[in-house]
Amino acid sequence: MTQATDDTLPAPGAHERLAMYERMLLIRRVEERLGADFKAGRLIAGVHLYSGQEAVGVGVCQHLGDSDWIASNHRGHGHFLAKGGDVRSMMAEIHAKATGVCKGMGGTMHVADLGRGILGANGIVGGGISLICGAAFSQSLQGSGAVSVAFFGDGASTQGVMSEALNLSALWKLPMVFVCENNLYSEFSRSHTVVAGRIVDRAAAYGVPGVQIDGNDLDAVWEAAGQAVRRARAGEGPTFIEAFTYRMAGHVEAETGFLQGAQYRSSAEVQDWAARDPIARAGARLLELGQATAQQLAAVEVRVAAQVEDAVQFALDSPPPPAAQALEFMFA
Ligand SMILES: Cc1ncc(C[n+]2csc(CCOP(=O)(O)OP(=O)(O)O)c2C)c(N)n1
Ligand SMILES: [Mg+2]
Repeated sequence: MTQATDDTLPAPGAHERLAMYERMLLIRRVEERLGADFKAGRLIAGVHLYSGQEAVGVGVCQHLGDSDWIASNHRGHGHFLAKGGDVRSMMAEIHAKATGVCKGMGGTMHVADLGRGILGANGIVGGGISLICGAAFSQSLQGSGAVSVAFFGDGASTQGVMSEALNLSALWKLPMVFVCENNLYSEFSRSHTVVAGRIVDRAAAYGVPGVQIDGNDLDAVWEAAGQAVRRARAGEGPTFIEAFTYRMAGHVEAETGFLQGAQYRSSAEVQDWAARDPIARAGARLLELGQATAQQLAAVEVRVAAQVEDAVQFALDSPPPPAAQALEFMFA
């Protein structure tokens, strides 16, 4: 992690920027593969893909280590990989295999790895916010210096739990960062039909500094997250980041089945956001800064493709969990 002494963070160097590019591309290619495998009937459940939002997860998690915590939402594969989760065991989990990161008992919406500070994906909209507030409280009591980050959507921001977490984290100056990924939709509803006012303004009511950023701009995310993590580590309390982004896939891969052709967003809008693709932008920036060559970017593409293929093969070759395990690992 880059250290800074003044108010502005030094821009990421070539090595760090290329690593973030590779992580973003890994997320994209994993999600594309999962989307294709779902459509081909090779997955047991619908998946909520993170494609298009990669700069947020990666730009934030680049400032975190294994001892820091993240909590995610239903769109959690990207956060899991951004935080350094293992692609093989995530893939095996999504395929419900015994080698999965949760022994194949959780699946797509519960990919978690406590050893890497990943509290997990979460099917309860807003649920991750309360978990991470608890993690931040516990780390604060222990004086560990760890930072806890909640990733959630614009839809989740309307849940009461976000206000409760803002209140407590501000009151107790918890080392926490709120990252709202505003992708303009909550399922099939446009955000402005369910969210009143500006989401970031909710933070101000609790005296929590908030910032709106272009979530498809890796540099903007990197800078905002770096400042927020630094504040949290310095004991200055929580920060709220509202990152505007867009999911390039559907809400859930199963939606083509139940929407039956109904459109809830225009193809012009989708194309407009495709032109602002965060990975293409990060690649162009690497070239523009002379921090990578086109050959290096092509080599990343090859490496990532091999990693995805290896992960899928690992998942397919793995056995399912034994039936006798069905009632184990329950919290009772
Ligand atoms: C408490 C709760 N309410 C409703 C749902 C159904 N649901 C699943 S995802 C979703 C939309 C969430 O939107 P947002 O937070 O913006 O995340 P996005 O899907 O856009 O990434 C809803 C309403 C749920 N899973 N949990
Ligand atoms: Mg949303």
